[in-house]
Amino acid sequence: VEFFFTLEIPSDGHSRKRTASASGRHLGLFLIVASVTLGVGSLVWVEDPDVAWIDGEVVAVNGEDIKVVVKSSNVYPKDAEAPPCGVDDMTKLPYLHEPGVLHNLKSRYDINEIYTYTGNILIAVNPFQRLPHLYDSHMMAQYKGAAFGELSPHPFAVADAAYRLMMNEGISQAILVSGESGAGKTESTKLLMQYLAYMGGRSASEGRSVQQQVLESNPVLEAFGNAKTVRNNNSSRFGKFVEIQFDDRGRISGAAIRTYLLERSRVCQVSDPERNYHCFYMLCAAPPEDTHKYKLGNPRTFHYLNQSNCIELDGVDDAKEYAATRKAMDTVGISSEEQDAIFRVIAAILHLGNIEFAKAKEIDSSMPRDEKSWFHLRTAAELFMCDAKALEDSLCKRVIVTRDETITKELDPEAAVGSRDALAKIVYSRLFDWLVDKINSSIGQDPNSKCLIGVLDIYGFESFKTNRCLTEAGGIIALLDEACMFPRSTHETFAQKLYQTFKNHKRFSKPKLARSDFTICHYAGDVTYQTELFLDKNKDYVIAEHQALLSASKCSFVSGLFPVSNEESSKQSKFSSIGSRFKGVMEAIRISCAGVDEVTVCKKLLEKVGLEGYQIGKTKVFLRAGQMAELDARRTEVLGRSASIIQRKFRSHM
Ligand code: AOV
Ligand code: MG
Repeated sequence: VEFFFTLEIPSDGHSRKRTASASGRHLGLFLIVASVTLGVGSLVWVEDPDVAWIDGEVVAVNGEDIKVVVKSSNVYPKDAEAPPCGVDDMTKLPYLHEPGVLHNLKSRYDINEIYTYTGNILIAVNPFQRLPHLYDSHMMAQYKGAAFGELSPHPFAVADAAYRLMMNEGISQAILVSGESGAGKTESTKLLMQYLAYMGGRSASEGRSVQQQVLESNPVLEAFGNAKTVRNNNSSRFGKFVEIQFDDRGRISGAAIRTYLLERSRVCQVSDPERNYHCFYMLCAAPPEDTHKYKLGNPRTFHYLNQSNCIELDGVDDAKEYAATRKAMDTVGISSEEQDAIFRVIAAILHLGNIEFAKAKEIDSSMPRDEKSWFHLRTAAELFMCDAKALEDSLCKRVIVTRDETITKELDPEAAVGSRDALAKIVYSRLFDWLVDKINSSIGQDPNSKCLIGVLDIYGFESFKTNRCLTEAGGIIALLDEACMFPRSTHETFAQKLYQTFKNHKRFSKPKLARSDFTICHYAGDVTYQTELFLDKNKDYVIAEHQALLSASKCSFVSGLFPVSNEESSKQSKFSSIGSRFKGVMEAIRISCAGVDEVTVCKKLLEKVGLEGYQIGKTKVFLRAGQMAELDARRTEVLGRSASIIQRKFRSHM
């Protein structure tokens, strides 16, 4: 197959055009084709704002003007010989450009082939329907030990390759699962874990609790950390890194789960058509003996749930989910007393949210508004097993300690609502952290394990009109932390500081008419952020009154969530920003998708590897036969080495 590329190669500071010809099937295609010479009769893909890419054929060429069936500015050559069912590895495509890739994925999707390779990367297209035959034990047996690429693309093949590399070469492995919200990351992560449990599981007689506990940790974490969003009925609202440890014989010997950045604001703020965390609805649908105990009823009567009209989910029975969650909690080693305390705290949070405030006698002070609010306050106190008056004070008052005296400041009704919501958020996030710690301690760590496989499941990219919490560049996080430390900072002063600091940064810009917004050119596209809630969302400290209230709870579970630390250490740990904790996660992602100057990177890479006789064009690298395989082999070698360095670093930071 002969085809032609027009390449622009800079020389002596001037551009000149050169036309190169090559046999397409032998090219190592690194970058996307940008400009192409087309003739009458060429088949093309034409960009269309509605359906992305339309099939076209060139009918006339007049200089730079190409006449095709549909007129458009972006035209790409179409592979005339593409098989109707697509190819299982994108590197087999003669043209590696967006319409070609999308068309290939669609051709495969149409015949229920949802997985496709691009080299050793697996691309999954969400089927939105159960395909049980694809993941049964028969399938797992097939992938066991099969060479990568020999069978149809599948997450089991990825997990098997990781497992075998770990066993054969003694190198720990990491699998990164990335994609948009609702794309299927968490489901894919579970399939990877299912396969690793299958490979590393013990026989029934040896006891199978470790792998079962690893798998059952998913429903527990999902009940408390997942919620329905616009994009996904079961959206993970936290990031998760699961590390599965193996012994010398390749058996699972322990596991560690680390979670990042649970979205706390959802506990008290839900917008239509989303939901709060699943556990709240499950508990409202629990058997009557439980709902009576916790004084719960219709979820529509609770402020933290009824801000959205969405209460039930199609195809989900919250009562059944409640029973399943309880069962999974049993498996991961959470005792029935602990389970009772956990759901008591969840119920207390719902009652807390129903306390409304009115102005009290003194100026700028507040008190529960009516008998209904008093009822919910008393019930919340009962469930937290703390003093009702102390709860009221912690919501409506602040104690300010100066050098000479202690002053009690009253909060107005609006500030009391803020205080109430802050209490709900901190309790919920402490509860979530407790669950993660508990799961980790009951599964147990293997101190002697030399090899592990890590799986990172992030929460997906969402692009909305308002983006209030994604903190990207390290520099922005540092400035945000700084702003949060200064009491007088406002979002405007923070925005000014950003404009000043990043005015010459190529990925940073200020929208023309905005006073406190900024735009970042991310790898996945431009996103404009509103700084209004940045400062509030980033602050993550416990209000002293809340700490005092709950550490005095008569319930050891509740007081255990708020351990009293000695004064010195509490001063130091008082400010720990959310943004700074996100940097763990960001580095891993940056490594995988750094959008840098491709030409320079390609040149450096090829020089370093020592290849000869290649040509670098404007948008492509032309390699000689066999050089692609050489590069692939080097990549595998280098990635293996860096994975073990990352693992070592991870361990030394723990
Ligand atoms: P996500 O993890 O990528 O979103 P999920 O893994 O939760 O997305 O997938 C969303 C939904 O798509 C699931 O609840 C399933 O209904 C369906 N789904 C995904 N993969 C499959 C599959 N292989 N087979 C059948 N159904 C599937 V987020 O967590 O929102 O970023 O924060
Ligand atoms: Mg997810």
